[in-house]
Amino acid sequence: MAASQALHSTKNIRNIAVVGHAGSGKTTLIEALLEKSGAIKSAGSVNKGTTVCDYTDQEKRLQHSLEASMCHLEIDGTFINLLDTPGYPDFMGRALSVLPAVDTAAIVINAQTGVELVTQRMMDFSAQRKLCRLIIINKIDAENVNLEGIFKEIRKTFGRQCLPLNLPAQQGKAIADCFFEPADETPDFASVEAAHTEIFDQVVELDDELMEAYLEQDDDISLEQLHDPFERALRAGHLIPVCFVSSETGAGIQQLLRILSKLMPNPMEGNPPEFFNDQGEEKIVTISAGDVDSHFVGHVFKVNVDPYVGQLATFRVHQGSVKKGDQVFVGDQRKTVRLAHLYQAQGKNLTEISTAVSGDLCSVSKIEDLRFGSVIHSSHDEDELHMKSVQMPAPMYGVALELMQRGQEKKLSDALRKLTTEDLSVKVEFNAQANETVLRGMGELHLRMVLERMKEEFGIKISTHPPKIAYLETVTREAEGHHRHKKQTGGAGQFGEVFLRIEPLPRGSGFEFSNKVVGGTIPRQFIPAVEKGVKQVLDDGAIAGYPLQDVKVIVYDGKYHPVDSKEVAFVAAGKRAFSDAISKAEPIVLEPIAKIEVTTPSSHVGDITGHLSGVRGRIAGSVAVAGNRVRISAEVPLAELGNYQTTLKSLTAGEGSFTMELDHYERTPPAVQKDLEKAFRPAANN
Ligand SMILES: Nc1nc2c(ncn2[C@@H]2O[C@H](COP(=O)(O)OP(=O)(O)OP(=O)(O)O)[C@@H](O)[C@H]2O)c(=O)[nH]1
Ligand SMILES: [Mg+2]
Repeated sequence: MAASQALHSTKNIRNIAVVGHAGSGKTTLIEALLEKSGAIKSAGSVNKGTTVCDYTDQEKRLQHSLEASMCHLEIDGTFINLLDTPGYPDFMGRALSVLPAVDTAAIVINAQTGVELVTQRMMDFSAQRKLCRLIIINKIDAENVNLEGIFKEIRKTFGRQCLPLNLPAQQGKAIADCFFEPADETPDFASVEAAHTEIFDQVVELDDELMEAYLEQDDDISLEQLHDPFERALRAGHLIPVCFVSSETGAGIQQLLRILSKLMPNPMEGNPPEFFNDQGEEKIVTISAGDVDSHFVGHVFKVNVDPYVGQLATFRVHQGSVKKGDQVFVGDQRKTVRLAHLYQAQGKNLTEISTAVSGDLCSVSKIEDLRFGSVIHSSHDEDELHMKSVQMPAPMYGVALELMQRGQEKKLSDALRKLTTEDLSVKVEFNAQANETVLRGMGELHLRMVLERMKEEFGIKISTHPPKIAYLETVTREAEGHHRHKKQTGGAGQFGEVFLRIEPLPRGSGFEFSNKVVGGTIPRQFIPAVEKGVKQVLDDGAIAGYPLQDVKVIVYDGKYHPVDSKEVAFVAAGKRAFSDAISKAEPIVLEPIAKIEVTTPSSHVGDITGHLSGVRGRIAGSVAVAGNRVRISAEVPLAELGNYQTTLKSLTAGEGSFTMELDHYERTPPAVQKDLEKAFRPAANN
């Protein structure tokens, strides 16, 4: 450990998330980088289950990464942390959750397939988080690849700021350097000289002084002079460098190490992470990675649970430094926790370290209070500090769970709690209406993996069935509602009268309540009762029994009685007045719409599109992909996709595969809404 501890000054660290679509070769690429730098003796293989990063049993069996994993290497005095992430759309949550830990996102593109769904998403998400981006085109050795075509596609999709640092040569067997020491070699397309000029032009454009020097000296600008403007261009999104590699043959790997260590930002460069020091996300606090003497601040970006070993939380040091044995605070908790051990991970292997400085990524075990996003720190000044949250796609694909063995309820809830701590895109819901526990995730494969772990790691046997569809209700226009609640039962009576107005809100806004009563026609102390009545309707829905949302309620008038007005009376009046308004506001039922991508041998395209159109699906497009296959994308109501796994199997003789995620809500067609209303009424009557 001595060598890497000595390297540990913040400016020598690079933190890089390796992201991109499934099968683009991220895990293999990392293996090649580790080997080339000497961090491992020889490169393992995904297909044999021998890589550093795909180390869980599930990953080895599936030959795909399922979790984010960490490793590191040293090259020319630089310490590089690499975060391998899964590329399957189902596991995107795992990839997104590590973005707060890095300054650079390296987006790997498969030369055989080009820009894919997750390529797009990761380019967008990393831009949103203002990360520096590097595009790596992998598999340049593969047969029948059109590298020029892919490069053009990248520039067309992501912009002209995507410029090559090198180009493929010798039919993908090598690369020609266009940046560091321009190669005297003819690349497979374009020209080294032109690429060199283009990228220099782009970099100096942001620096007037350098631009002048550049124009005068022409090419004699040193790499040292270029580092800062290069980094500034990355930070501003003014430059997205592109490089070519083959993780299989090793072409371009040495140069990629140089690119990562010499050109990518250290933790003090790049755009500083956005922290906030209040409840919301308004006041940005600057955290200075370079200030080693300030308080320690760390942010947890990864949590793993193991039924035997316990919990392992991994954090990035964003400010100051931390030592083994330090007492630290977690968020706004008063008491401290002791960091008994600090670890550095190389895949599944943990090595104990004594100190971590700003920019380091390290793990601690058995501190149950740590969650994803927890801030750990050494001063109460930082109690409220939190980081800009990662926008996770909503986990909308669900299965209802049924225990196959009695008496395992406690075990099940424990396991669910642990698994949801690990993966932010797994959620558990209890649907009281249907008496169902529903597990939600990004797709079928995602949930299958979670259920498999439930069985293998926690010993819980579960059967599943499709859950009731999570319809929603909303209103489409403004309306007024009124109710006078009056009851005389022998002694004291009940009296309350409410006038209110409702307005539809944009989709996804939820619910707003506003009190515009003047002159005390409803005394202030009864307003919460009116809101309570309104909320009872929200939960139960108004027309088909589903939660009502995206509505604003404005209470503006009413009447009370000095003796008979009580809370119950205003709850009842609020509820009825709201129902009255809804009935006049053209209420509708919304249904969840899924985005689905089906990959199939081209001979079955007609069967697939025919079926999808028959179940109210809209075909968005189709593209030819490798192996004489076609990828069809469509939007389909979730209610129609109950058993798509089986349907697809029979339509394609087991050759098709699909991914799906819930995308948005849409109004149900009138016929469907009628059926839902009909199904609701008998229940409502008893
Ligand atoms: N020909 C060729 N094959 C490669 C190259 N890199 C990776 N592969 C193969 O591509 C397949 C997928 O590689 P992985 O490293 O698992 O891809 P990944 O991006 O980590 O995939 P996920 O973990 O599912 O996101 C494996 O069979 C690799 O052997 C390459 O440079 N050339
Ligand atoms: Mg992988």
